[in-house]
Amino acid sequence: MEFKNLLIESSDGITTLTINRPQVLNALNSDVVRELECALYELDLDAAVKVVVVTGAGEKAFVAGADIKEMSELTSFEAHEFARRGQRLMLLINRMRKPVIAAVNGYALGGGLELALACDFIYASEKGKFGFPEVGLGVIPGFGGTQNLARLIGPNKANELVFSGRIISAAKAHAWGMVNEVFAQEELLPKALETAREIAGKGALGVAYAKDAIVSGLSMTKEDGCRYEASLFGVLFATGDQREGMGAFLEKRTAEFKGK
Ligand code: DAK
Repeated sequence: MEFKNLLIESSDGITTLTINRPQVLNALNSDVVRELECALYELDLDAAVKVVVVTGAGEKAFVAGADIKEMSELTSFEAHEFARRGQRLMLLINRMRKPVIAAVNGYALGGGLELALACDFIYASEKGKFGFPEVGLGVIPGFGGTQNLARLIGPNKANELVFSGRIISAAKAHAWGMVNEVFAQEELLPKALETAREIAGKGALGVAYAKDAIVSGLSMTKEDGCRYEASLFGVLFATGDQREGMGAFLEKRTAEFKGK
């Protein structure tokens, strides 16, 4: 499929997906949301892809939110469709077998922050800026942002950020536990790719099941989550990756995982 708003580059099992509308700070309109959904769906099915890194084109923004111009003209029906599509995209990222890393290179506001929060973790550059300006527009975050943020950093900090609409620095987002690490702008992508390569070298099934255990476990009691974890652990013993991983350790060689 041809994408008008995305740049997709793949090498050695890592795909970098760049949202490419720098003239409007990579704002998410319905075309971008639809393209992201199609691209990520395809990447999840592609056995050659082990990890996805999502970033924004240009020096200024990851994604400065949903496209306010397009949103302001939506009918109620279209707004509902837009919301459903956006929520489906965030759930898809959550449910993908492949890890998705957000590399936040500038503004991550509103729907842009929701996109970053839906990813498995966030790396930021020193230029990263984070916020939910929605209350200033008379709405609230609608792509799962309130839920993901409160679960990630706790309700008190989430309340302050969402109620004030304030924009915070990458350093503060890091201190609050929203961002795993902060790098110089030029180091952000190389560092994200370095981590992606490290993950890609591991057993893809192990990584996929670990993601499933963590994501699914968050909506379970701890006891149910542990039971689910045990069942995934057991299933992995029916795979070649488990035999290869443990065999390689015992034979003192590097494992060559096949993802099956
Ligand atoms: N949408 C459309 N265009 C945008 C944009 C956006 N979110 N953000 C920036 N742009 C455009 C600007 O209009 C400008 O275009 P021109 O005027 O050059 O044509 C260009 O990008 C450059 O922006 P600025 O000139 O404003 O650049 P500055 O450096 O001066 O300011 C800024 C950067 C990020 C502080 C400023 O651009 C800004 O405040 N942008 C808006 C940020 C924002 O409010 N974002 C949140 C949008 S609300 C829902 C689900 C989700 C959502 C809502 C509902 N449902 C389920 C129903 C999500 C809502 C949002 O994301």
